[in-house]
Amino acid sequence: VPEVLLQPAAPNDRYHFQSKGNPIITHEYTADPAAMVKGDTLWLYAGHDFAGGQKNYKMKDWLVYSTTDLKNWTEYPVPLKIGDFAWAKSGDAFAAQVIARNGKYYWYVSTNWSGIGVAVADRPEGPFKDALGKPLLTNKDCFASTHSWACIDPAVFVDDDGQAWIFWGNRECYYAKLKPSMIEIDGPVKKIDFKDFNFTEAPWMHKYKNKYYLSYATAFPEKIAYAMADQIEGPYEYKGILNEIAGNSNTNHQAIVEFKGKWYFIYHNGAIETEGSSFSRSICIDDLEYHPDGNIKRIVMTTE
Ligand code: FUB
Repeated sequence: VPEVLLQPAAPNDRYHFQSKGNPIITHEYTADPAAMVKGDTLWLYAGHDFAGGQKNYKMKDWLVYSTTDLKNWTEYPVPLKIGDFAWAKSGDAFAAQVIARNGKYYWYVSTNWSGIGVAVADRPEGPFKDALGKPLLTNKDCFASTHSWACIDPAVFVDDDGQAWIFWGNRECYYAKLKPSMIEIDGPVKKIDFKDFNFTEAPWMHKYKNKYYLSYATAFPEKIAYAMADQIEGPYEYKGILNEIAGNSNTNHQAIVEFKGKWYFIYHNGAIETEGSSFSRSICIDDLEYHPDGNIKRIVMTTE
């Protein structure tokens, strides 16, 4: 993957490409998808892996793409870098999610290991700026004394009553309310009570027919599983595995969204990395369907 493609020639250049199946992006490595649907456009926010041969994750910025048909894509100039968070400069641009609210766009990011930050922009493609100048959630809020990467993988969900919630974590899934400003935590940090299932990381919340669906990565190498509840705070009932280990990627990270009347499962695999290292991943999209009882059908991972 030539790095030159990662930077547009001029600051405001956009890069247009067509996906030819999965992975949908092949000119660079992308991971940890988060999708936001606004009108007829799906915005895809992604982590950015470096090329093969890495011994660990090397992720210095996040990327943004848009599409109206899941085939023709626009990539925008790099909208946000780990270096934009002065308090987290030496960290890594781990998983993140963007939410539209108050006429603005809020990007909740893992900075690995300095806590969870939030950046804000006037447009979905950015540019984004650190909204607080400090973490929204510190390692202490994540009880990170257990291990240093407990404070990762934020997922934000705005419920039908307007209440915004943030979920995150590694090994334990934490959650809290967000104030209407979207940049302040409201009340205590709580923990999802996972009784009979094994949460690794990557929570994602969505709602379908009044039920709450909490999907997440389980075990390691990771598969994606999900649990359902009648209330957002649970109790959650384990519902099973959604997809298998994704190619030669130890991690698996999903976004689940409805777009133009269909549901999609967006995730990453290691399909085009050459070194077998698991640190150069690629985003894929497959269909997600429900059984009549609301359970989700097993995802069929395709190259189409
Ligand atoms: O991309 C770095 C980390 O790997 C993410 O934060 C996790 O969810 C896993 O995908």
